[in-house]
Amino acid sequence: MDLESFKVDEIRLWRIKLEYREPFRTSFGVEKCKETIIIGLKSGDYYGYGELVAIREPSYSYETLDTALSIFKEYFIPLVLKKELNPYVFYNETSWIRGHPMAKAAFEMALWDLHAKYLEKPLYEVIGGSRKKVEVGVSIGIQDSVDRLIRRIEEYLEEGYRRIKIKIKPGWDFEVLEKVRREFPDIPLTADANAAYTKEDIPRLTNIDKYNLLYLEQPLYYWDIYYHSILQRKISTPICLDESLQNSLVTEAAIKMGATKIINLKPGRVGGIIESLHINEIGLKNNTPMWIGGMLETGIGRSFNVSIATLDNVKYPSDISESRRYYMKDIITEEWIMENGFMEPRKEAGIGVEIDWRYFYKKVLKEWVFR
Ligand code: OSB
Ligand code: MG
Repeated sequence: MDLESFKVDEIRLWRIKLEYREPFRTSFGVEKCKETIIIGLKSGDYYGYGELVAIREPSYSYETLDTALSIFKEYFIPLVLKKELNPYVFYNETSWIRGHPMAKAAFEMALWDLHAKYLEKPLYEVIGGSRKKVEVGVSIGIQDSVDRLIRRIEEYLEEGYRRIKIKIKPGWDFEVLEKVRREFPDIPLTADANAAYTKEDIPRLTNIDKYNLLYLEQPLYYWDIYYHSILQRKISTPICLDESLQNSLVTEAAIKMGATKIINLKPGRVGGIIESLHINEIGLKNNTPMWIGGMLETGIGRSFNVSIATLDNVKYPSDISESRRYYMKDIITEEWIMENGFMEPRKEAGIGVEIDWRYFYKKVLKEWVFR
């Protein structure tokens, strides 16, 4: 890989808050607004951007907006500001910091954007992506009624999404799947429990094979790789881990233990693009395909997901929906749209999207400038 170093001469952090078009409900809670931190790095005439996937509460992960902010201020800004570096230098120099993969990913990804802009190449090309367009599906939160869920599914299929994922939890699972399958016998369907079950549920969870799912996403607790491997031996539906896979080492271990047959890769969850590239290789070597998961990102974070979804081990539709599925208006000038259930990475350098600054600044809660 062509890796020159560059000097970052200014760093900005923006804490922003955007309303979702509608609340998103999972087994671990409801999200009504996207509150996140956008990172802006300036190097000469080039600007790179990154987005944090951590949320306010330590629910999906232990990381939060404030833990990330603290890591940024105390460690990453002194490391990056005025220094000659590139994404690999950042990766190596932060390897001693345990955990905080979401904080690392946000900064590392901004450095990748800057790096690709220096090379004047689209990011997906720089990271070795082999696809010109990526197949996408939609993740539908828990609804007030099954009828509402069925209407939702209908709408999204109409729009062209190529896979439907529904959220499940105890009390909103088999009956719902039964009705959804009755309505839509053949659609590519998956279910995501966000770790809502325990090993005591394993006998019940074997019923999952009735519904012909592409895979069952993260049924058990995020540390519980062992019991996922036990469950996998009892069901034919492949398990696809999400929360459990916090980096490439854990991903390899989970595969070797038979705890996951498919990988949900969220670059923001595993520490960034370098870890994502390792996971791509591990998946290829172990015959374990993947797809790219989402964290309801704005147009900035979404751009990275689209670029990474061009990697060759991506074999299933990714959770990358159009901007308008989440937001009344996205913070980028040209929103993410799909055609026929496919999205195309931008041809411009880096992530290839521009921030709509006028709108963006209306959503800024706080700005920090370091120079
Ligand atoms: O488990 O994949 C998940 C959103 C927030 C937190 C966790 C998850 C999700 C989604 C939405 O399922 C994916 C998306 O469309 O961005
Ligand atoms: Mg998930």
